[in-house]
Amino acid sequence: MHAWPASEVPALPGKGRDLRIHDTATGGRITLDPGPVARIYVCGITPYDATHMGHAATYNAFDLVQRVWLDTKRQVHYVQNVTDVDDPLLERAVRDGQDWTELAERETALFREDMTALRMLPPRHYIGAVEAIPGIVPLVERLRDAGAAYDLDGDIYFSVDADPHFGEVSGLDADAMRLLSAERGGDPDRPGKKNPLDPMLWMAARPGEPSWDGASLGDGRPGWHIECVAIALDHLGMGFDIQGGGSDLAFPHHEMGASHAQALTGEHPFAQAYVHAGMVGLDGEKMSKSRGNLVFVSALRRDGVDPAAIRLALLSRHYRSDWEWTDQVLADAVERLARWRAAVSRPDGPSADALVEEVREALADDLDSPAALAAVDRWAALQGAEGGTDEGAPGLVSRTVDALLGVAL
Ligand code: 5CA
Ligand code: ZN
Repeated sequence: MHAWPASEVPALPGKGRDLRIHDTATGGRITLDPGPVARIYVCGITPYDATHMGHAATYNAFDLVQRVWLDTKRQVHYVQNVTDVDDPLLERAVRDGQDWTELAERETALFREDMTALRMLPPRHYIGAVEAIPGIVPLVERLRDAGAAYDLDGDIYFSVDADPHFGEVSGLDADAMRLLSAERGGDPDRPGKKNPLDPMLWMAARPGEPSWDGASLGDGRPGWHIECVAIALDHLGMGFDIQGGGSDLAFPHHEMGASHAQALTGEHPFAQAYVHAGMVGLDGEKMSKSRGNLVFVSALRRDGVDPAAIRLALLSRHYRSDWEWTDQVLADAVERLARWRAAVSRPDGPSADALVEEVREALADDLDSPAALAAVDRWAALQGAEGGTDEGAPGLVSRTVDALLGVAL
């Protein structure tokens, strides 16, 4: 699939800082050491509805990761998937009497537009589940041949007991895993499974549902976790730097993905860090397509909201916290954007050399975007109160905000 166009990232004077980030697996902050090419995989959308503020907040967090790395003069290999065949997508298509491929294409196109408007840097590889199927089939065959997968009435399941590291990503106990598995696409109560937590790798063709030639697996379609593993291994390989997504993906999705990959390769770990963004809610509940309590990026854009203000609203909350979207969050961002634009619209101002370092330090410190915004607020307040004589300063502030926060002033 094609991704979306990249906005240019201005180069800043001096050198960026190495990223220290919270890793779900160790439960603490780690300093990543990516080498000249940093590798990140971020789980993409299931395209059956438009991009809501929760999605946007999660992609904003990983866009900041890219920007911190680019500022250290590294290259970034960023891979994202599109789950363009899965139960929720097929169910929505049936409910609305539309073709599932058209639904997926339309919502993916809208997602690209939203990401472009928000100035999220595109992935280098943007891969759909359907196009990944030829790579998925041999992985499932290998797992089965190695005894890490088994057949149950034509469906193929992964045996979580095949990976000695199973459980280390989320750190949950068996009861919690079982509950979450039932809630998030698993089938712990299906009779005949070796372990109730075992997830499906390949689902045998069901009447009325799309299916593909699975060679020795028979006709069917891939399970959810193996999709991301196949794409990540193909484009990044084992041991890449960050596996990212919202906190609802820590278990089962990222736990299972890590185990699939570790059982396939015999290597550990799948990713150096598992990074999870908090959940954005509305009216006291997690914003989700299935609940329908959504604020869409595209609807705000249609209402004439400046995408830069939407982006500032996302940046005003720390990526790891759970928070509520309200009209006030957006109103504050609109006001901040106007203040910043006024501050950089003068030819000179107070020196911004320290500001560049403050924003760098804030973001390198577990993507502390609220601290970065506070630093820019302080410079803008000084500009408003006293001004300054540094001719390059407003331009440097603009470039800093653009390069590190993705906001065009
Ligand atoms: N296609 C899979 C990942 S392979 C998927 O989870 N798709 S999704 O459309 O449901 O979600 C896309 C991304 O947005 C995921 O990283 C998910 O964790 C994140 N996300 C979903 N809802 C929210 C929310 N309310 N707040 C923050 N992030 C969210
Ligand atoms: Zn995924």
